[in-house]
Amino acid sequence: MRLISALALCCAVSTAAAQDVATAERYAVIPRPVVLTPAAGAFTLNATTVVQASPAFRAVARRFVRDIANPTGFDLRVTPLGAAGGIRLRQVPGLANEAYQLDVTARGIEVRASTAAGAFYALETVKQLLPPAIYRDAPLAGVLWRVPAVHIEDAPRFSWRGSHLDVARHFMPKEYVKKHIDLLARHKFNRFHWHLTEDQGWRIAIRKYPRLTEVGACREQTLVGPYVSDPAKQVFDGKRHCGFYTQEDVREIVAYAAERHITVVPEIEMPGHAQAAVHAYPFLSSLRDSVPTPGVMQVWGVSPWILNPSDRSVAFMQDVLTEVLELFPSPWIHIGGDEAIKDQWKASPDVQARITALGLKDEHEMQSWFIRQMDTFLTQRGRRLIGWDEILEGGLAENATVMSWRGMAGGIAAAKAGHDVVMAPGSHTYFDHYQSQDKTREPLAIGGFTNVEKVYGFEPVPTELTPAEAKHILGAQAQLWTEYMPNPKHVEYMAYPRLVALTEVLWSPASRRDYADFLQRLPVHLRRLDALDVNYRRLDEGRVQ
Ligand code: TNX
Repeated sequence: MRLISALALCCAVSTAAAQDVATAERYAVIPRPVVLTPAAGAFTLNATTVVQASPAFRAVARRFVRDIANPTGFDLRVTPLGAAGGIRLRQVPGLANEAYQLDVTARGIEVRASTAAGAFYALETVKQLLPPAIYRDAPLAGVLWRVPAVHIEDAPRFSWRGSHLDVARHFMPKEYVKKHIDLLARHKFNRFHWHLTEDQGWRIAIRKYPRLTEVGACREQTLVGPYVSDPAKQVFDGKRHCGFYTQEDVREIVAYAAERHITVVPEIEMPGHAQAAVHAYPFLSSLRDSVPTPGVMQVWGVSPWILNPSDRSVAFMQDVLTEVLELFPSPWIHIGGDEAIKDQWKASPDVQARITALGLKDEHEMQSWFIRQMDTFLTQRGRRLIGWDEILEGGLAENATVMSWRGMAGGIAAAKAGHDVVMAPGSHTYFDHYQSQDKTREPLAIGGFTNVEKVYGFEPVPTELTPAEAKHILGAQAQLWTEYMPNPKHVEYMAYPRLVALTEVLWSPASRRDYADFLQRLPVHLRRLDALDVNYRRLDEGRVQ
């Protein structure tokens, strides 16, 4: 008798568990929605399905139709709102920006949102409810395009959900930048931070200063293997590495991102990480004219070459920003500010005289003065300066937003001082770190260890903040520094599936975050990444990490 009831219990439990798994697979939506209530039945999409849309959602409807045309072979009609049935995108007042509601029944799919972004995210969710083959580029015969019945209410937790990409250490072709953006949108990210200038290469054409790309976009060769500081031990590949985006390319990419509800935040590094710029325009150097400029940097690590803080340099960088503002509608413009080694400023009589003349205390205040010139310039033009947390040193510019990379401390200080913050701590969001503790199993990386589980456990709002201060945490983003990522396939290997974990951190309510549940949905999601031809890192599946 006892045995029988124990058996019954065991099997009831495992049946329930099996059902949970089946439900998780059937509704494998990532990031996990705020409310998801499964229902019986399904809607099946076919060649005659009509997509009805409010005027404000027409463009979103057409994008969806184009997006699913190849895998399904359907060319769905988009019409104004009419009778029930098919797919209906209805604009309603009262829902938050980016929020949506979705009802799927056997009769049709009903989407409600107040913004086009909300409608767009609803349709991204619909694609995730369809078979993973919906993400293929080529048609697949014999698939039933079924969407399981469901009620969903959804809205993001954070307004800044981003990924950065360093295209300066290794240039990434325009087509890949687009693919990166497209994948971000499919994961409901809404910020692409484009790291465009570095010691190792300047990658955006500036009309007024053509030498920035004529000279600054090429390095003669690149260090091979891990960074070693001793020049005698450095080995080089002997190959020129070049690449930049024309202003036409930039416009194309910004428009491509906007169609996907992604803001492109450009980064122009100053006053450090500027060796390529100094080499292209030697008057930017902090050393006297008699000291030759260094060439475009060929190794990794931090360069000592730093812009001199003269009026001429300030005007030069503001000219650069003028063209950047024409190209990028982003409310935020990133001016870098990190890792600006002050040795050349300390050694330069001109810079020392400048510090004295401006009544500044030291080199940190000098940097802060420099950044303030950019803050005023951007603020006057209706934009907001954003910079790495070093911009806190020597006094934070009045309107600055801080990107906290050296842990969370910079972000906490900035939020307490009333500034907006984007969290980007090395510990959880540096996707140039190893994905395994056994480094022999992984391609060469910069160091560290950040696996999917660690990313999933990241909490962007530090407990040190009061609720009012916590409102300044706009969100967080991943960093893809490419010293050790020579090509797009390698970037994908480092980015995925860690970005999949990060989107759930940034979109879903903290109370809905559940790693075990995520792991049930993830395998289905990896099939989507297969269909999208993403070179993601395979899961460890029981092996030592
Ligand atoms: C620090 S994060 C940097 C980058 C490097 C990165 C490598 C930051 C603002 N600066 O220049 O690529 O570390 O992890």
